[in-house]
Amino acid sequence: MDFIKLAQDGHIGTIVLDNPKKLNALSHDLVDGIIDALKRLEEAEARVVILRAQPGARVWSAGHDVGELPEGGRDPLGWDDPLRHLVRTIETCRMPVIAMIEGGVWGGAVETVLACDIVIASPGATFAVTPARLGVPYNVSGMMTFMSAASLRIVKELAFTAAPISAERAERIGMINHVVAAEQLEAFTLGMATTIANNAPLSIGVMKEQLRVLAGAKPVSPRGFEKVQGLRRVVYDSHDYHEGIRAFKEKRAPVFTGR
Ligand code: LCV
Repeated sequence: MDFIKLAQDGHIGTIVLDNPKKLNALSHDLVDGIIDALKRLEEAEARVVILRAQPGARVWSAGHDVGELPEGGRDPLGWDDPLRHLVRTIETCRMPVIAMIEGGVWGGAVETVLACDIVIASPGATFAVTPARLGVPYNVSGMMTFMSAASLRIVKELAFTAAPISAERAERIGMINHVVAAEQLEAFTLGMATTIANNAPLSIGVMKEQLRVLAGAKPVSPRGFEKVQGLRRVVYDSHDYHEGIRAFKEKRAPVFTGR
């Protein structure tokens, strides 16, 4: 398990993102580490998991590892992309996952956090939905993750501006559960985890799956799905997508032309 630390105390598991050199970018290796840790905790009968970055992190996660994105001609967020595996694993694992946030959360890491069951952040935390910043066509289930966490108008603002929003604003609009002073964040999160761990795990596990199935029950016709998928191809085959990825790698501002 590269780039993460795993600990368990009784029925409470903790997974720490620990690749500060790459700002905990969600690389294939780091994602595999989180998925492996969740599976180990499930087998070790953990009843709740805290997912966090290293203490005092300035960046919780910089999002998808841009270096691992294709430069065009291929769906950058297809079914088998590591980020998609991570979101599905968090959503389907039996234990509630509490995202404890310090620092900035970017791009696919925002979806990862919102796929968690409960989100508790310190006042300095921020959340930025970044596909428009890179020219990326976000994928359908990912957009549904955002739509389950905030109103359509808020999702549009986050997606179209790609600008970070504060933890306070995220809490005010109901996108996250709590904002807690940095010095109390760990104790508050552990307190909630302990309460959950002392409740009935079967009841909680079934309610988590019920809520996942019911929240995901959105009627999209096959034709509607094909249309959305087809539109995404227009984006990832575009000059702008290639330009967004190249500009990031060349550390310069992208010049989008709408082609
Ligand atoms: C690889 C990185 C990254 C990174 N990947 O430090 O949602 S979608 O559709 O957009 C999806 C595809 C997705 O999640 O895309 C990624 C979205 N993420 C972002 O847009 C955030 C990109 N990162 C930044 O804006 C900055 O790094 C922040 C503001 C997070 C931190 O800025 P700071 O000045 O503190 P640097 O930018 O200097 O980054 C330190 C090193 O980490 C690399 C970056 O290239 C640099 O590498 P070098 O030391 O080799 O120069 N890095 C940062 N983010 N997502 N690598």
